[in-house]
Amino acid sequence: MMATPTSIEPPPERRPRRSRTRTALALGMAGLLASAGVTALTGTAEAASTLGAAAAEKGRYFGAAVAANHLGEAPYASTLNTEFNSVTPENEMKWDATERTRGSFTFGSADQIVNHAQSRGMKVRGHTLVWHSQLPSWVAGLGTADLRSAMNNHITQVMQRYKGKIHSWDVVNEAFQDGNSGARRSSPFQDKLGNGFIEEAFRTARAADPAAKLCYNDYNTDGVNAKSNAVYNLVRDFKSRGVPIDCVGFQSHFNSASPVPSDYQANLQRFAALGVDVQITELDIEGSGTAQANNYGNVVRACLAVSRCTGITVWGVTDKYSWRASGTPLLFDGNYAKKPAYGAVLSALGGSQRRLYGDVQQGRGVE
Ligand code: G2I
Repeated sequence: MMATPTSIEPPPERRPRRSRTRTALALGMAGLLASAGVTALTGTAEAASTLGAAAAEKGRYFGAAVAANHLGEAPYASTLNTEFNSVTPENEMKWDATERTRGSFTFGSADQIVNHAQSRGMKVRGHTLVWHSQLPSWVAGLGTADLRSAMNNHITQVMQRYKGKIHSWDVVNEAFQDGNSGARRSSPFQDKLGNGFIEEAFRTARAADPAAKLCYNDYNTDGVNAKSNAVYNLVRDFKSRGVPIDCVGFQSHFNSASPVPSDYQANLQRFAALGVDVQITELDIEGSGTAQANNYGNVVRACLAVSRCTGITVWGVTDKYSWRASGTPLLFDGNYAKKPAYGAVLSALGGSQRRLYGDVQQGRGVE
């Protein structure tokens, strides 16, 4: 009777020999590396195993929008602290959080996030100073002269509070209309101060914290279209006249109705060619599995292909607290498990979830 393949065992005497051979090979390899000047398989030779570390190796930051009221949730904080090296307060620096009443500033929640980040060596993006939304009703009630001074005072007070602690500020957010008009969006600032309000906001911001990078930030500007053309023309005009602007933020909220555009990289590149940095500021992509992972990978590769694309921020840590949670648009699921999209991002950044030989030697195990 023939033995089935599964019943075939190597003769007992061969098993230890194979094991000795493997050990000898490993030792031989170590000797070879040592003689070539490679003293260890750990350290810099090891692929980064977190988003922040992998991005840092590419000269970029990798951040997340953070809500102060979740920082006390242990897995939220540990995921944030382990994986990300930049944070953006999701709501805590907005006008309705920082100056709900005219002239009375409240920074408790924003301070909480900034302190959390600073004590862990993370960067902070400031979001946002002048925006039509989350704007207390008193602002819309002001006359032109009062509104001008309230806008400039708001920028100055908030920026001075965090002077030296914010690497980039979204000075003006979402000032253009959707659709094909390329026109400005109606807002108290636009309607009362006119087209010049953006320039005025940026000049005030430069004076308040000269070291911070000053960004214009918007959505639906991720590909070449009428809205992004309007922003492009604004930035080109500012650069030609010496109006201070350092960066453009591309929010990059994607779903099936608003997919990652095929000219995403080309669009980032044309802005960079104007002499500003570009940043992916609010990335989230609805979906799941491989399709979502591929989209995330493509976005990361586009940023890495543009030398002035200085960093990526995803708009939240976990699907559980996403502003559109039902679309599961983030890198960690509701239980903080890494999704396929996480793996795609890490590998696009050149990192690896698999720990290498050096980790095994140091007893850290292989995931
Ligand atoms: O809408 C997505 C983003 C688009 N670009 C600018 C971002 O600032 C914006 O963020 C979202 C936040 O993720 C939401 O969390 O902005 C929303 C408001 O426009 C935020 O939602 C608000 C709710 O509308 C409020 O009811 C709630 O009190 O969040 C507040 C704080 O939880």
